[in-house]
Amino acid sequence: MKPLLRFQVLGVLVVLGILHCQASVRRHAFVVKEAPYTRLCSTKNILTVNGQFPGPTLYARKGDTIIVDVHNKGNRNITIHWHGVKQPRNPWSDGPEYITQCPIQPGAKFSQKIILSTEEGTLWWHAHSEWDRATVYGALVVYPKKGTHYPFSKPHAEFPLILGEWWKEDIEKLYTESLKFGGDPNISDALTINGQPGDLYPCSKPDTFKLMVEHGKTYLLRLINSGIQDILFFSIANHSLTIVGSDASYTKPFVTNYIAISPGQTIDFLLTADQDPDHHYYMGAKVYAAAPNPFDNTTTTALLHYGNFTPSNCPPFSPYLPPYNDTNSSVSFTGRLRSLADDSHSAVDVPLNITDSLFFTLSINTFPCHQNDSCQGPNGSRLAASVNNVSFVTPTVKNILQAYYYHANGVFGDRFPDFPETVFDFTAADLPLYLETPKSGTEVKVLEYNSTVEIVFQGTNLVAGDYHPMHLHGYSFYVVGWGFGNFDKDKDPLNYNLVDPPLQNTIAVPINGWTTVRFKAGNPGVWFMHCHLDRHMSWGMTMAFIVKNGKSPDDQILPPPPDMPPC
Ligand SMILES: *[C@@H]1O[C@H](CO)[C@@H](O)[C@H](O)[C@H]1NC(C)=O
Ligand SMILES: *[C@@H]1O[C@H](CO)[C@@H](O)[C@H](O)[C@H]1NC(C)=O
Ligand SMILES: *[C@@H]1O[C@H](CO)[C@@H](O)[C@H](O)[C@H]1NC(C)=O
Ligand SMILES: *[C@@H]1O[C@H](CO)[C@@H](O)[C@H](O)[C@H]1NC(C)=O
Ligand SMILES: *[C@@H]1O[C@H](CO)[C@@H](O)[C@H](O)[C@H]1NC(C)=O
Ligand SMILES: *[C@@H]1O[C@H](CO)[C@@H](O)[C@H](O)[C@H]1NC(C)=O
Ligand SMILES: *[C@@H]1O[C@H](CO)[C@@H](O)[C@H](O)[C@H]1NC(C)=O
Ligand SMILES: *[C@@H]1O[C@H](CO)[C@@H](O)[C@H](O)[C@H]1NC(C)=O
Ligand SMILES: *[C@@H]1O[C@H](CO)[C@@H](O)[C@H](O)[C@H]1NC(C)=O
Ligand SMILES: *[C@@H]1O[C@H](CO)[C@@H](O)[C@H](O)[C@H]1NC(C)=O
Ligand SMILES: *[C@@H]1O[C@H](CO)[C@@H](O)[C@H](O)[C@H]1NC(C)=O
Ligand SMILES: [Cu+2]
Repeated sequence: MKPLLRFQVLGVLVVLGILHCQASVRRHAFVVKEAPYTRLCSTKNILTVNGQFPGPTLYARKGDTIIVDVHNKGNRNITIHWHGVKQPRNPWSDGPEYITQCPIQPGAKFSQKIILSTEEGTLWWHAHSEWDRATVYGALVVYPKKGTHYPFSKPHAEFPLILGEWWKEDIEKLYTESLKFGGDPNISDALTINGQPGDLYPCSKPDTFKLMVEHGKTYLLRLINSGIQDILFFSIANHSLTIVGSDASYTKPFVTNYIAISPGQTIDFLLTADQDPDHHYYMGAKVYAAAPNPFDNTTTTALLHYGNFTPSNCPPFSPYLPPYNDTNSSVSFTGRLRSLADDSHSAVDVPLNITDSLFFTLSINTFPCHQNDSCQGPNGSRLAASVNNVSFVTPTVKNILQAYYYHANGVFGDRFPDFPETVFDFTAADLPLYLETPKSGTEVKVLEYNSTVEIVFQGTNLVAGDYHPMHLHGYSFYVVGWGFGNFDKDKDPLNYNLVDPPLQNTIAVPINGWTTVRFKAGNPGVWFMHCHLDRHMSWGMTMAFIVKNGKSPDDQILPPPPDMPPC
């Protein structure tokens, strides 16, 4: 064995930089830059990575480390987040601007270390500065370790399918104008599949994404919702979909004819090409809209073609997509997700003895207008949002992680409330106006190392109820229960699923409803938690956890890399 091993070490480790039979380190360059893209009959410059839209797909195996050298050759500040990567002990590379780092300024570089651990399946990466993730995003595919396998038959081939939104206008303008005038941002002009709107939009037909399949074969599709505004319904005409994973965690397989996917979430599904190969089929996506706001009511499509199909005059079959206001179809799809919970893939380890029981209300709010009551929110107000009535104010001079690590005062407070100070009928149809104006603050919740945390997210009907895809950095959580109306602390916990709850990093809390999640705080650091609708995030529906170090040196935050971007 010895000589063979030495040969492999010389041949593989030294030459390719890969440790045989162990997790490997892969290195990539991300050059952030403007590039011209044509959609909906007009061309504009968008911010991209390496000039690509969507950006490059990263491939790795479970447990690998990836180093990405991010070089900002754009004209604006940027940060990149590795969505769903837990980054054990390494919050430094997590990415949210002014939470764990200062932005990478034009001309600057930052080498980010992406430490994979238990994740296996589909994740993604995106900008975490202003609303730049509208165009700066891509897939991150995590294969099983060498010598281990999917918990299903090896698919014939696999493809990422990234759903997104497209604005004719500039994203920076959308961001600055929405926040300046305090109203709802303009709705998107198109939805996209792998960056393309598809045949139902002007000037889009030639570039529609085409999935070529062979009859009788099974494919693994890795669906990602990169959108900044919308939960989306997705389906493929005449084909059933077998769900096998979500957020890089395997699920018990189930068959469905549509998917509901929230911003930030990923869904892995198997598609068997078992339909008539002499037809062609659309896959499509459209918005699920809960609140009574305008929404993008268009439908994006891509094509499914069998082998030697020759396009005929017959139009492709259209997929079934639930009506835009079908809340039941949205929540009941999400409610079907269950951890696979088989021993070889994902042993379920739901915390049972909770040390930190938290109850977080999620509200849309209003602030008085700065500009002589000429704001575009309700009654001339400026729209805001909050968690437990605290509308989060993002620091601008220092970031929270550096302030915590170097004991700098004055950047954040540690008094984020465990419970709402005012208990009211959260989901009542009419709520008194005096509840509508939140506090402002930069408050974190401090957790002891290895504490066991439960959060009940309670949506409220302040201003207008909506769903909220809540995303936690640094962790995945078990989604143990959900429902409509006000959470009932006596009755609802009796129905918690503590056997095979899904392990997610993003969960859409239903409109005027609640969702309970649990996790063990075994990853020290500063970890952002926020609604993954970017407007709600920018209005303040965010907070951060500080998870303290454990006693052992192996349970402590790693030292910062030398090239942390300065403020
Ligand atoms: C949003 O839409 C309005 C009305 O169509 C338009 O006047 C405005 O310029 C748009 N906002 C941005 C940021 O382009
Ligand atoms: C596909 O579905 C459509 C609508 O549900 C149906 O009319 C059509 O016959 C189906 N086509 C095939 C090839 O099964
Ligand atoms: C979408 O909304 C626009 C404007 O409200 C309306 O004119 C159009 O008919 C709607 N389209 C669809 C497909 O519902
Ligand atoms: C959805 O909207 C349609 C009208 O557009 C209405 O008839 C229907 O009752 C609504 N469904 C729900 C569940 O609200
Ligand atoms: C809700 O949706 C699920 C799944 O699509 C369906 O089985 C169920 O019948 C629906 N319930 C109602 C009340 O429409
Ligand atoms: C639950 O956790 C508390 C605090 O860590 C501990 O004192 C107690 O023994 C634990 N109970 C069980 C049943 O594990
Ligand atoms: C508000 O109104 C006052 C008096 O009309 C004016 O001087 C001021 O410039 C206005 N401020 C803004 C932000 O429009
Ligand atoms: C939020 O705090 C503000 C300021 O203290 C208060 O006026 C308002 O009623 C509170 N709202 C809720 C929902 O607690
Ligand atoms: C923290 O929890 C992990 C398991 O989740 C356990 O292996 C470890 O010993 C715990 N460490 C401490 C210091 O409690
Ligand atoms: C706007 O003002 C009216 C009249 O005071 C009030 O009934 C309504 O609730 C207000 N809307 C919001 C969202 O504050
Ligand atoms: C870019 O980041 C630097 C460092 O944090 C900050 O000083 C500057 O104001 C930012 N620029 C913009 C336009 O936000
Ligand atoms: Cu939200």
